[in-house]
Amino acid sequence: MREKNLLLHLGHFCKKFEVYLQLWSTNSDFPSKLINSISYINNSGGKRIRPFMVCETANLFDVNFKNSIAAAVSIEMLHTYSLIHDDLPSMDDDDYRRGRKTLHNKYDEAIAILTGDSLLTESFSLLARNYGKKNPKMCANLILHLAKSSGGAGLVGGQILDLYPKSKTLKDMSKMQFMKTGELISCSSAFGAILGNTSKQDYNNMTFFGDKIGRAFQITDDLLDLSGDLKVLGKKTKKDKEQGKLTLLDFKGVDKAKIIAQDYIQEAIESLLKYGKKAKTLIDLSNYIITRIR
Ligand code: GRG
Repeated sequence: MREKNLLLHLGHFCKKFEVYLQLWSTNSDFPSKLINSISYINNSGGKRIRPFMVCETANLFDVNFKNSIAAAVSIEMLHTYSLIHDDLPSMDDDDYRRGRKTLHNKYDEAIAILTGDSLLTESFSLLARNYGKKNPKMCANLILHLAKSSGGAGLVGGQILDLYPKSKTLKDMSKMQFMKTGELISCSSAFGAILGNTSKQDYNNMTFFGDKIGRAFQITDDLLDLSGDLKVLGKKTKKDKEQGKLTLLDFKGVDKAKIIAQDYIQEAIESLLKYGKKAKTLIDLSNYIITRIR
């Protein structure tokens, strides 16, 4: 029942969110080819977990939708760029994403690279345009946090380590996965604290919360790759085995990995308890991270 309510709430959020996503990721000055490719990926129906986390964590600190939506769109634009580039033949080489043709498959490789480039660049511009004048210090913090989470010590570095692993140890594999997946998820909840101009303690708490969610999210992703339903997932499964990629499942086995994910979610939920009723949706989202089937 709580999951049903969460999905209704998330669905309602997505409807409002997607209007802004389309509005702010395209611009009438862009060539029509670029507007078309961005619109194609925007309309492919992602889960919108990261932007939802931004708005819900911001809400904990009394920041309303109107003031958190630009930060939420910015993170989703950056996430979308990473998916487009990850799907390229030179990277993960996927033909389908979210149940539709990947961008290079629908258009061509140049369009896919450039669409990703545009989303990445404009994600930072969006933050500057929306928060720069109102609150320059907060805006700089948002930009710096997003850059750190998505650059060489975050998403991009994680992708490099995935393509060229340093070793086959659990420690290096976990580090790579956190950089590739966890950093941006953790950035989403940290954004809520930055938007709320919170105490250092609340900022650290939100980073901790996102860290645990990011780790549990990745384990669920690995489990879905192993035994998820291709049609529901909208992308190819069993890719990790096919590509000889190690995941936590190889080190711990499926049952233990599920327990580890559950423990992360428990820690994430405990970090929310001090916020009382306001954290209800985030608690439900935390549980959903490991029960999701897509
Ligand atoms: C190209 C710099 C660069 C990085 C790519 C996105 C990525 C890093 C790799 C994708 C491989 C992968 C499956 C990672 C696991 C976590 C992840 C990012 C899953 C996709 O996120 P979801 O499930 O996607 O939130 P939707 O489609 O719902 O937005």
